[in-house]
Amino acid sequence: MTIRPLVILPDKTLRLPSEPVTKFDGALKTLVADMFETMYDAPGIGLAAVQIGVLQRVITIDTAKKEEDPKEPLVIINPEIIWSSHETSTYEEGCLSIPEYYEEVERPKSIRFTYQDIKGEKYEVLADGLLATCVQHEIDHLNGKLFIDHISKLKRDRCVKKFTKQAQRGTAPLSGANA
Ligand code: GNR
Ligand code: NI
Repeated sequence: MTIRPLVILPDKTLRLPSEPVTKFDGALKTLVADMFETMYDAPGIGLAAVQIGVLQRVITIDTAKKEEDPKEPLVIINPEIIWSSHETSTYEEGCLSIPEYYEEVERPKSIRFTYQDIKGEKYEVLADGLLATCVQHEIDHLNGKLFIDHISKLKRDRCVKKFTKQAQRGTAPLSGANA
């Protein structure tokens, strides 16, 4: 297993749509193992494959609260939201591809979605709370969308500008190049 480098804003890879998974093979198992290692190391509660530069519709999630709590790893492949509640909820969101930037985002409070597991078996589930928010955040990644697309244009433009400058200076947080 390998911790893989994260793709950081303004990298244009984050704007590309990811492709459906068709082969449920050993390479997929390796990808998922690397995604969990990268996600737990960061640490984050979710990761989309595009965030490590792989344009496949693969998501890992673990919303277990505290470090001492048992791990609850979820692998979500080829997800499709089939129903969203009218009722919304607001969470302060962050993203491993936009380090140390947090804003409140309003999304449907509950969703029903289908997905495949690592073997290709199909499931349909209802999610709410933090899990519903996280699944929506990760499905956005698969479609080239980021949580900053849900905030005001003024805040988004400021955020992108800050990360563009950091990338130019080579001083992006977590790059290990902070002087
Ligand atoms: O670690 C993460 N925390 C988080 C908090 C609120 C809403 C969504 C998230 S997902 C984020 C990790 C990440 O960037 N996933 O793509
Ligand atoms: Ni994210």
